[in-house]
Amino acid sequence: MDRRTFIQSLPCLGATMALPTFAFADGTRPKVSMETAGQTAKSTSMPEPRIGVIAVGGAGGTILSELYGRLPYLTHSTAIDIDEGALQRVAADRKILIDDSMVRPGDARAASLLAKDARTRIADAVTDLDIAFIVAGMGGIAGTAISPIVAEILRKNQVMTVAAAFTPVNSEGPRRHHIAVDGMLALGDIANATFRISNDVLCWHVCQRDLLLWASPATTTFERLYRGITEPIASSDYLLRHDSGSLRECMSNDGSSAIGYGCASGRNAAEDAARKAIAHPLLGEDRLNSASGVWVLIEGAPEFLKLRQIGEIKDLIREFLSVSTAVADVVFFYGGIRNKAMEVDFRVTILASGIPLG
Ligand SMILES: Nc1nc2c(ncn2[C@@H]2O[C@H](COP(=O)(O)OP(=O)(O)OP(=O)(O)O)[C@@H](O)[C@H]2O)c(=O)[nH]1
Ligand SMILES: [Mg+2]
Repeated sequence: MDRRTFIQSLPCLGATMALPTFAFADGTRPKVSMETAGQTAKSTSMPEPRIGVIAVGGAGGTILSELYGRLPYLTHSTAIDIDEGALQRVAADRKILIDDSMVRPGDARAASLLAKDARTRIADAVTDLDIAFIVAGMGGIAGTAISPIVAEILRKNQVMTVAAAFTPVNSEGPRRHHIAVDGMLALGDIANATFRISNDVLCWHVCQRDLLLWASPATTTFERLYRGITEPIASSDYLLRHDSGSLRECMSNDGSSAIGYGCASGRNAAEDAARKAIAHPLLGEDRLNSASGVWVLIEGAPEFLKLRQIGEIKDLIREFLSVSTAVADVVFFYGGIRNKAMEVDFRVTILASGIPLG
């Protein structure tokens, strides 16, 4: 499905091409056991991680194209599809066309077998990475069938893999939804973390907010996920820097993962941004307090972001983790970065992993 067709199919959007972002919130409470702050001094000795984005199918290709040239620390991007026309339109460093001559509409298994034949080409394109992001829409053939195979190849090569799986809107029907669920389960078994990102939630709750923001919520969400993970690992400006070992420790392939993000300016901006991230419709208190790993990126304008604000935001988020009695040891990483180009005073991104599948 191309972006125009997809957007036109959304009940809440009509034919609008521009989809904005963001959230809102409130809440509080406690229980955490393992909390790890990174190094307080900037580390210059860490090797630069090799980071890749692999977009599979139509939705993945659209999101990658929108972000092409805008993702910091990216070593290279790869687009994979069975649709030659769609692949030609994608902006990516590398492209892999999987032969679809045997694929019938709706036959995800055939695509999966074909992709197995193309394993060598996929492996050649992606196994030089340390951290890989797979981005795909679930419910069609390409994204659903090929993403788990890509994840399997990455896993075999010990590449830390984070998947962003976009789920169909209700109006696309139950069949597509069931295919999507199977695809996410397959992906979830293999990738280090699989973020389930509901197109329904993006449509109904996110794009109805802040109409001044002229960006697709799916693209914005993937960008937040990408930056949320890469800034703490790759930026030399990050206060309390982490490494990919910390990420592996935090991201669990048990259950699913969820992202929340929020921004704010003015009085109480740090707290407001954190509360918006916690209550983001893709995250929410329930998911946050059942997560076994939580990873937080705090971005602030240089004049506002101090270690004190980082500490306050960390304490606020920690109160929510303590609510759960089910999770004995929450692995919690947090840190901040000063960003001169911020259009707001604070932005908080929360990645919660190991959420039991409900
Ligand atoms: N957020 C967002 N979701 C999309 C977009 N396009 C498609 N999707 C979602 O992703 C699901 C899969 O669609 P595609 O990615 O087009 O499918 P595909 O993986 O290319 O599969 P086939 O075309 O059947 O081979 C759809 O059911 C939609 O819910 C998009 O531009 N943005
Ligand atoms: Mg397609």
